[in-house]
Amino acid sequence: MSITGSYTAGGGGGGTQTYTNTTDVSIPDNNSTGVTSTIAVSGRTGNAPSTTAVAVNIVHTYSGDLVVELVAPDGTVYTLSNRVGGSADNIVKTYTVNLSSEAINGSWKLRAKDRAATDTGYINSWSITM
Ligand SMILES: [Ca+2]
Ligand SMILES: [Ca+2]
Repeated sequence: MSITGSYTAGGGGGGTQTYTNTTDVSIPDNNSTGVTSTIAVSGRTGNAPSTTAVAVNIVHTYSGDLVVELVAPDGTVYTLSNRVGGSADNIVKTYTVNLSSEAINGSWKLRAKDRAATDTGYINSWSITM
């Protein structure tokens, strides 16, 4: 007998991939709407993992100004960070999010809002692994 098959290296789920957007997006100061950075995913099947890694890199001079959210393709909002960090610079952190109820395919958005005056920054990059 013979056995044939395929193997995808680099992911525990047999096809896990990391999607990244490295385009800088300036975050308007003291603004409740915020800005988004989009990652479009296609060609996948099923739902995202229950332990999806979302890596955030935001350059900012006062991280406590920031509300950071992940918006799923269907519009569901997952809050990653809500005005924590005080006067510390930047948010460089990987969050683990349960996205098992979300289809992988579609446009994922990282949304950042700066909710206090004076200090400013920008989304430097972000990625999602699923
Ligand atoms: Ca600010
Ligand atoms: Ca960048």
